[in-house]
Amino acid sequence: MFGKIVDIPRLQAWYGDEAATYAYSKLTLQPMPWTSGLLPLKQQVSDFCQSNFNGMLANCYRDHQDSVSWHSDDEPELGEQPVIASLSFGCERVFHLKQKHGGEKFKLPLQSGSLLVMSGDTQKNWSHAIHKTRIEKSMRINLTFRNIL
Ligand SMILES: O=C(O)CCC(=O)C(=O)O
Ligand SMILES: [Mn+2]
Repeated sequence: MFGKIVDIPRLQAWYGDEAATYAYSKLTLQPMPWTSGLLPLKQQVSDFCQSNFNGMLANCYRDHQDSVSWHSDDEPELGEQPVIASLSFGCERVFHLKQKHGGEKFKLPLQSGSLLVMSGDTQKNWSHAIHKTRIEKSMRINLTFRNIL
């Protein structure tokens, strides 16, 4: 961050088209090129969502102590109503959603192979998080496809 190394409680990598520079949570991420394994996944997820994804943030939760804190994917370069498609592999973790203005909360267990699609005003009205757990968990990989405008 701003030339400094900052610890986050998970591993992260940004893949995408050359132009897809992403300023995420105070980090500026230059994309790594799509791999031959990722391209068919991007194609299938893009077809399913009828979206033209040009980037993908990969998260690796090494164990139950890794997490992502409450946030919305509402960076300006994602546009007003971003479609974000999230593929999960490995250990099941619970995806928490809470309304920004209002008391509603949801929990969604994300199983290996599941696809979660967020669209419309989801980022405007809701925050999401993956919490640390006391129960031991093995590794989970999450691929979130996004379109950088
Ligand atoms: O791991 C997940 O399911 C969520 C990841 C996430 O919210 C993000 O990368 O912005
Ligand atoms: Mn997110």
